[in-house]
Amino acid sequence: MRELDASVHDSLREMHGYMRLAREWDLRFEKMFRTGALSKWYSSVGNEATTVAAACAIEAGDSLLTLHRDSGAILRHYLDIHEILPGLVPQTSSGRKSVGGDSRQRFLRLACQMLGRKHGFSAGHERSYHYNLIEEQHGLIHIGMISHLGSMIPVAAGTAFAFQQQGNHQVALNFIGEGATSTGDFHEALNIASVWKLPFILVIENNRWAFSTPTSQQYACQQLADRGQGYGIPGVQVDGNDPEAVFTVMSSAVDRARSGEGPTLIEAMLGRHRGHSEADDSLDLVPADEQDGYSSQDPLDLVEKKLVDRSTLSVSDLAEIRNRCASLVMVLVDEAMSMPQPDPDLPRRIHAD
Ligand SMILES: Cc1ncc(C[n+]2csc(CCOP(=O)(O)OP(=O)(O)O)c2C)c(N)n1
Repeated sequence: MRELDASVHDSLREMHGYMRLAREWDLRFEKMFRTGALSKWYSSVGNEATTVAAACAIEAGDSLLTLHRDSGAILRHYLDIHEILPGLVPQTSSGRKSVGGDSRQRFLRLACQMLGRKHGFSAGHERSYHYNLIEEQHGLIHIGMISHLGSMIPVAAGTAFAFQQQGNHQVALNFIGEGATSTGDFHEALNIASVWKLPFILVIENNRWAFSTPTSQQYACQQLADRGQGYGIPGVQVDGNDPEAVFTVMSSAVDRARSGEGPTLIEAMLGRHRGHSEADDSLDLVPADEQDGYSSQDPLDLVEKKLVDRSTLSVSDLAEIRNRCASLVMVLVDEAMSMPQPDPDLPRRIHAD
């Protein structure tokens, strides 16, 4: 068997740490939903390998544009895991600049955001991933979800255009569901991004269902990655349950974008582990054998098996990592729950001044 060098073990451990944190984050809110403490939840369960690994390939100064299944990318980009969970994973030296600022404070504010508290990023206007967080002093440019399918793509390409105009080699990373690829915005944004060679990476999270519509009723091409050819850009399909594969593909796309060669379209193949939201019955439409197939490919299970098979971690190490992540999430969510509700006099719009 080929010996893996230490950096391969360490980078998988780092990705696993963020994946586990993201999973515990979701499971906590799912439990709150089931006990009536939350009225709605959109789960990222099953998307962690793609979102965490993709976010590992960008750095401070780049723009991140996310949807409702991208908590893995948000946590990876916002937080320094060594600061919030010291010793959980080894320090790696990828050379990429991390976003600055106080990680714990930002994590607490994210919990407040999800709970509609005053200290959330949108001051309690709503409780979801529909917010922006721009902290230029820390290199954080995060544009949150736009509900209208596809509408985020031109916005993301627009941030890439701004970077190109500024000549600063920053890149834009945008996640989108496969449901959004049937919109005109998808075509328009990718077309102009390609013509102008924008530093733009579009990751399609293909979980094979758009709410209740299977891919067979969404598009007739064999794979969405093939559409890259129509725009004259690389289109790559990748196993979205394998963080190492996603990271490799993403790293090439980032290198290409930073060196002025233009965008890349990445199609990450994922399982449908939950319904569209926890508050609807769309999962019932997914045949039982199809659901079983997705469960057997749960990215957290796969990465943990790989870590054990490679003798990087033991089963008890994994249990300890899980406990530490779950405890931190529990503490932060409890703290956020005890924080003030929004001000009733909150203006309908938040003004920059
Ligand atoms: C332009 C537009 N049409 C319809 C909807 C209603 N809608 C909300 S989510 C959704 C499906 C989303 O599917 P996908 O993009 O694949 O993401 P997933 O939820 O599967 O992760 C639809 C049709 C919408 N938000 N925007």
